[in-house]
Amino acid sequence: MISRRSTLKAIGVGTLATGFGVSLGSISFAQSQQNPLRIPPQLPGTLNENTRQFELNLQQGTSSFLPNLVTETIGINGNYLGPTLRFNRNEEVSLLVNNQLGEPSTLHWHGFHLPSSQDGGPHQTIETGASWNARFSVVQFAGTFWYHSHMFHKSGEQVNRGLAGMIIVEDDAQEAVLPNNYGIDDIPLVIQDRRFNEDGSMSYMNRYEDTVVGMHGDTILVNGTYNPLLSVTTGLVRFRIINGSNARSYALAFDDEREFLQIASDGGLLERPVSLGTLELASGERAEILVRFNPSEQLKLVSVGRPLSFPAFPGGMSRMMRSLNAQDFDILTINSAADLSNTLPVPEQLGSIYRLPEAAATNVRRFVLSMGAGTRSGGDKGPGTGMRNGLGGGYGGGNFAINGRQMVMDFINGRIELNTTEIWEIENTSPMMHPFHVHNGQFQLLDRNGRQPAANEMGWKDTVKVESGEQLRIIMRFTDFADEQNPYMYHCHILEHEDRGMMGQFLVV
Ligand SMILES: [Cu+2]
Repeated sequence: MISRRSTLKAIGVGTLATGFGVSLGSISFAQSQQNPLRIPPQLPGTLNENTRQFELNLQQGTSSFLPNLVTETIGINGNYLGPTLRFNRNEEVSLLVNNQLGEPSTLHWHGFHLPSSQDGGPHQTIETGASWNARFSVVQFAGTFWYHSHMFHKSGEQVNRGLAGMIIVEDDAQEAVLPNNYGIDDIPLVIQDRRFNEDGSMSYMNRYEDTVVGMHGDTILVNGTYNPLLSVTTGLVRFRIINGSNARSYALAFDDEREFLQIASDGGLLERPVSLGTLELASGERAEILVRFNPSEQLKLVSVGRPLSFPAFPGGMSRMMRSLNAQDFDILTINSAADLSNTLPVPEQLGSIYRLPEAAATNVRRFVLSMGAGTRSGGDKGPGTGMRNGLGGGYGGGNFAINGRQMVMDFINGRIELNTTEIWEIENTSPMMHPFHVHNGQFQLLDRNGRQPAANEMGWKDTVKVESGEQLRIIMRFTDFADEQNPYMYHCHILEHEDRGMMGQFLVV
């Protein structure tokens, strides 16, 4: 729970006295003490006949992120975040989720192609003290996925407090040639930014800016580790990276500017490794990278600040957007051992990706992402706006919308015929980037502003950055799971935007 006293204190100092990007109201901690990177435990489940069974408890706890301070958190089978679940391709999984949080929640399997009733979206609410059993077949390609709260109006807060974890889907044939020794040369990285009060409690959504651009913290946690240090012992290391932040996007790079290879995007392996110096990852997106190390090195994975210079929006908003990604962050310090083992060769070809042909599409839909200037009260005006800060006043700008509409639980925005292929045109008319996420599986990006996407965006995706002013087209097949009752979601993966209505729902029929 957020301490009310510190929250009020933070508001008093933070929003009135300072401009955006100044972090009064939270506190700067000495960077000196490094902590071993926490590796989330793996949960392989129990194989019972052909079904792999998992039991997940959503629970309250406390965590020690910062020196000498204790933070109230929530987690899955633990105090903060959850275990890394391991699924095999083509097996059945059964996930029993017990809600011991003391408040309603959901658990969404992000990136999975599964029946909408098993998706863990806003309609699969698990009431306080209740359990929910999700069952589905793992028909994904191997890759890095995740699970997190999708409770309507509460996703941001619950994920911020810790309700998220990684899922690894394995496929023996694909894995044989890549580093896959979990925690040794196959390293999970769940990157999150958080803001803390002086008493160690988490601060959430107590600045005006948060209600506009989403919750941006000033302190990085990786797998729940503050100021993390990783020691590597192999010459080639695979990192599975989830941007598990509520809103912040990163431009990941190494401080010595070394190049690395991206091998997978959201939905699995790329066709070939793509050499990069910087990897942009928006909230909800994943990437797997391979990095080469020499003996006895010390380097840092960082996020490089990218101040924007576009002019076209009214004063305050423009200033806010310009400074949004301006800050540099240290993400992870890495030391390599004096003797490095197992330097695997990197395969030139990782697989082949069937490109969905545009000609197969039988329908085109258009989605316009918009947000208001943020000065109007969301308050009680009409459907979909209903979230309030609770600390005085409605959320400003209760008008995060897709095609001018905000998410309403009992309104279905579209019906899609089973076994059809559709092209979705997505346009962002707002002054900031939104990561657009579609449930029910993986799509392909056709183009950005009419141009072919970068090589590392040519693989399977479920979340895609849509920059301000941009138009892009994605193509997706809707197979297997017709359901007249239960919709799938599409939404902005800035969780505060999603919670405030930048979401819609479709049926596959
Ligand atoms: Cu958004």
